[in-house]
Amino acid sequence: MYRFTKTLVFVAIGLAIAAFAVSSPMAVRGAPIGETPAKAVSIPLYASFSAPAGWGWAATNITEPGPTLTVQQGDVITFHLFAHDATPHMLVIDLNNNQVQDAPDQASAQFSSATAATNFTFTASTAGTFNYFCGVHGYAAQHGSLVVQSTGGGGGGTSGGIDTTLLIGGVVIIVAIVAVVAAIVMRRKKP
Ligand SMILES: [Cu+2]
Repeated sequence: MYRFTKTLVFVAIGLAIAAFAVSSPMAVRGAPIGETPAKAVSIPLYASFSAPAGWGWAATNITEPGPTLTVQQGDVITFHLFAHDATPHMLVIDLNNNQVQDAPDQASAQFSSATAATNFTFTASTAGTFNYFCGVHGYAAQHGSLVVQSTGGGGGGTSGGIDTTLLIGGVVIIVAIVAVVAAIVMRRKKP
């Protein structure tokens, strides 16, 4: 009985070492150097059609074209939209870059408050440079650029790596449990 227990302990330690050896490189591979994980980004944006027309980070720096907004692919952007001239505007992300609002684009609701933010959430799933413009006053009057920098691994690359690590870890643990149970059963069968 003592020998049986000792064997079982060795088997368990061996499996634990094997599980660690397999899962550690996977965890490292899940987050390669230079890959930026997707994150939540807040961008305040002030619109105006009355002079000075355009867009700005703040009420005091509205320009036409507006500021270039740079994010990472996969970022979830929450725009906090204000109408500096207190008249209706709309933020359009021009995903097909044709300078008009149409089906591929994403757009906020109309907003007209200079003080209360209208929030609009946009997930930057595709890398590239896209126009943004006002859906009420048009591209010519109010536009700017949104730069979505590629993360190299494509959308969801990082979370895919984490998922793979969890999957491998889970499989290793299940295999280890099955192996220990099998060892117990096999030992008991012997006279
Ligand atoms: Cu406008």
